[in-house]
Amino acid sequence: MSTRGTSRANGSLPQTKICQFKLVLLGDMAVGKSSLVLRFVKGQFDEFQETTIGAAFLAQSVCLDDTTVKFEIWDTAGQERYHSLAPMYYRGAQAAIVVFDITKPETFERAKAWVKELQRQASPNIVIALAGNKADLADKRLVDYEEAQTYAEDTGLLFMETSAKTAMNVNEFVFSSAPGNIRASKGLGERAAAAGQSQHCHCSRRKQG
Ligand SMILES: Nc1nc2c(ncn2[C@@H]2O[C@H](COP(=O)(O)OP(=O)(O)OP(=O)(O)O)[C@@H](O)[C@H]2O)c(=O)[nH]1
Ligand SMILES: [Mg+2]
Repeated sequence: MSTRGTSRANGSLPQTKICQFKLVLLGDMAVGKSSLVLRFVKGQFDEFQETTIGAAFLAQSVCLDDTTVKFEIWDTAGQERYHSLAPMYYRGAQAAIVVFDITKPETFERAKAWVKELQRQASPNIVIALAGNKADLADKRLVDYEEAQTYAEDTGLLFMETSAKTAMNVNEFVFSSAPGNIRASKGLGERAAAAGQSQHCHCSRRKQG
């Protein structure tokens, strides 16, 4: 993550830290990667979300106190024919969110393959987080929570079940994948999770007082 300060020569504005955070989403097709991003960035959900072609880029800034956190999010396409493009997006990423669908065991197996690829080829410092999405479809669950949690613990991954549809754990999960200094930023994760979209803004500088 890079951090830089901005200030005016006349000193009328206080120092503002800008933290950039590059995040990539990976996983099988239709597991809900784009839906998680849409929920995080716009607070919306679309039952008819279209499949991603290649990859989509979304940016989001969250302003808190003297820090602006800029999320740069690469939402990759899950279709196998785009697999070879993935390294372009996870190279240089500080965090990767690997998504599976709790109603489709084959997507959990695919997620494990993504984790192996990231461990082999991504930056050694990358934070890998595993999301069991579509947690709202509990009656159709075919991947046990405990099984995924045990795998994540054994592999050293963050793990949460999420629902882009109900917003369950979405903000919490994205913030928990952020580098330590962002997470520690005055309870950023908890505050963003509690306040949802009201924390999101598009400024790069903010006056105090
Ligand atoms: N019930 C439920 N449906 C979801 C959830 N997240 C996504 N969906 C639905 O699942 C379908 C696929 O979602 P996408 O977000 O397009 O999945 P994706 O992983 O981006 O798919 P690709 O772009 O093809 O890789 C859409 O119909 C979404 O509405 C969720 O949490 N719960
Ligand atoms: Mg998509």
